[in-house]
Parts: sequence; C-alpha cells; structure tokens
Amino acid sequence: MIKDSVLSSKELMAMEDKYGAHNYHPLPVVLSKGEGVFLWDPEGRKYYDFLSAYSAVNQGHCHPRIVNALKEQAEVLTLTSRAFYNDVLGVYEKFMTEYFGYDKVLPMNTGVEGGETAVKLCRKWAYTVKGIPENQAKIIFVNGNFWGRTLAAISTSDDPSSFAGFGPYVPGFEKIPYNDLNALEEALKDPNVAGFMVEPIQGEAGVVVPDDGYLKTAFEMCRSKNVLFIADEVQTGIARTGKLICCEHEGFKPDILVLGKALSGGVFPVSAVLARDEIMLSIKPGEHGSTFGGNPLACKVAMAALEVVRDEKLSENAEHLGKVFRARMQNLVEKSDLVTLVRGKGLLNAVVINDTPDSSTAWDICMALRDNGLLAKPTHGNIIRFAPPLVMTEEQLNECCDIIEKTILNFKK
Ligand code: IF1
Repeated sequence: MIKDSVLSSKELMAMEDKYGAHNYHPLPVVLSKGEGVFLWDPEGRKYYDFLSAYSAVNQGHCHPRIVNALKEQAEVLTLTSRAFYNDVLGVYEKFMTEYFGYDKVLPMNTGVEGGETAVKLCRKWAYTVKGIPENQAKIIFVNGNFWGRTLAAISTSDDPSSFAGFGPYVPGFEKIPYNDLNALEEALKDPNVAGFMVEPIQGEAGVVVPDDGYLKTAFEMCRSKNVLFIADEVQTGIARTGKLICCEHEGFKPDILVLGKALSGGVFPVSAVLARDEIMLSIKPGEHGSTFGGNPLACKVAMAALEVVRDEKLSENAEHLGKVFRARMQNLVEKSDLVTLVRGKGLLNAVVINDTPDSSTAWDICMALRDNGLLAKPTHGNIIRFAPPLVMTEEQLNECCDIIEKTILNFKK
C-alpha cells in the first residue's frame, strides 16, 4: 500500500525548483517509496531502479536488516563525537579491518571525505615515512576521474563541468591518461610522487573499464617506487563489480582503500579509509576527523549492510547477473543501430548510445525507460549507466532487459 502522499509529483518538483538550489538536473520523476529493487512515485507508479543511487543501494532499498539496525541503535545512542569513546566504534573497527583485511580503518561520512582522508594520509606518510621534502608531495590522478565535489577533488579533475569556475585549485596533483602504463611509468620517475589514486572502473566517466592487468601492473609499478596505490572503490566496492572490492579481480590489495555509498546500503552516509599501520599511524591524535565520523549509528548500519553482502552472496549474484545483462545487451547491439556497445563488470554496466555526446538521445531514451517502468540516467552525454541493486533475481533482470530492449527498439529520435 503506498502511503498517501499529499503532494503530487508535479507539485513536489515545483517546490524543489522554487526552494532548492539548482545544483542538479534530475530526471523528471519523484520517488516516495523504495523496497528492494523497486521504487514508487507519489501517484503509485512502480519502477525498477537501475541506478541504485549511484551504487549506494547495492543491498536494495530499505533492506530490513539494515533499517532495523538503524532503528535499534537510534533508540540507544546516535552520536558521541570522538571526544569520548563509545561501545560501538571499537567493535566496528575490528569488524571492518577483519572483513577487508587491513590493520586499521579511519571512519568518515561521505565518499569525498574518504578521498580527502586518503590524500591527507598519503601526504602525511610521504613526509613522515617516505621522507619527501615538506609540501613537495605529489599525487597522481587519471583523466576522467571523479571522486566528489570538494575543492581538492575538483582540483584533480579534467572535466570542466566539475572544476570550471571554482578556482584557484589545490596544488600537488598531477594528471595522466587512464589505462596508460607508459604514462604512469613516466610520472613515477619523479621522486616526490607519494601516491597514485584511481578508480578501478571509472563510474562517472561512463563505466570505463581498463585493460585486464592495468591495475595490477600499476600497483606493482607503484610498489617498486615506494608510491602508495590508492583505490577509490566508493562506487566499485561493496560487491558492485562481482567481487567484494574491484581490485580483487586482479588479485591485489590497494595500499589505501576508500569505501563509501553501499558501505551503508544507502541508509546513512558512511565512508571509510583502510590501510596498514605504517600508513594509518602517520596521522596523529587531533590531526584529522569529523563530528559524525564513526558514530554509533553509522557503525551499526554499516555492519548490518556488510553482513547482508556476505549472507546474501551479493558479489556472486552481481558476477552472474552481470554476465546475463551484458549478453542480453550485446544482442541488442546487434539488433539496433541505436546502441554501439555495452561494457562493465558485475552489475556496474553502461550502454553507449549511437549519437553525439551533446545529443539528447540518451536522455530521451531514459525518459522512455521511465515511462516503461525502469529508472536509469545518462552519465556523460551519450552513455547510459545501468546499475540495479545487487539483490535482483535473474527473472527480474531478464524482465528489465525486456523493458530496455523494447524501449530501444521502439525508440524514435
Ligand atoms: C554527485 C557522479 C557517480 C564516486 C566515486 C567518490 C565519490 C563518488 C567513484 C564521492 C560520488 C556520486 C556523487 C553524486 C553523483 C554520483 C556520481 F555522477 F557524480 F559521478 F556515482 F558517478 N568516488 N559519486 O562516484 O562520494 O561524496 O558523493 O559520497 O555529486 O552528483 P560522495
């Protein structure tokens, strides 16, 4: 039964327009209820969610185990700040370090705070452990990266829609092409390089998957130069690509691991940075933190969210359903000249639309998908990201592929 929403979709969109900052351009659909792989609008229309809040809802909307963890803790203790200890944080830190296989975890809230924390850790380690001269540390990023909206994050971006108009920029960052080991080898010749931060698959750039072996070789090249490999797994982590973290596909553990989004199953902002002691202990008491970082509510939610990943075998499901999805989309590529290719790993996939990046075709297709009961959104221009919750069944996935196929084959520009 859908709760009686007093306001209509139309009224609600008008309210956001009138009273809210215009920092987004949402697809014109209003969501008022979520359960598992489904979303409903105020008028009661039902949709398959094929965005998962940008991979934050891997466990499905309002997963009962996670919501119950939130409810129970919310009645007991929500926030102490780190000025004091509490009876949940240590338990969470033990759980996290054992779950991911690291010495220590630094808890934060949003993904970009996780990225900022990783950059600060890398710099501190550079000065206090590697011995790079003060304020000379450099961190290498790749073109096409996206790790959030803070000034440091946009200072590493080569996308004007992320950085234009927000200068001056944070120094100490270098950019090289993604998936280019020669460029990395060249950049690593600089003795002041402290770290290399990269998404194992570039989400916002349009689910760009590097060549097999790129990540592992990059990791080994960094190791040979005593440079930290920092994996931004905020979007690719937590079973999304068919492994617990995407680097697992290539059998190595990053020196610094950044997690967010589905770490909480989309129930609460939770991010985390994991590293070995040599790196983590370079930050001393009082040198970093946040009011909500590691709060009891976040910790209980995150532990429940990770138990769901393990107990419901979401990595295995994502691996299997990803193969089913890409096979179905490859059929569509062969049947329709509107789609040129499908790419991805696990249930992080994208379809490239056969039109110019500035065309509205991908957007118009997403509007038609919405009318057919499936929600997705274009990333850059002509690329549509398809990323359903990992709890989807094969039957539901095939039904969604039917919807996508029907929409594309009947689409008129
Ligand atoms: C928006 C994009 C996705 C991320 C990776 C760190 C962060 C993100 C790989 C920061 C966040 C979000 C941000 C959100 C939309 C969404 C997004 F389209 F912007 F680029 F997913 F691709 N690393 N991505 O993808 O995490 O601070 O947001 O918790 O800003 O519009 P956050």
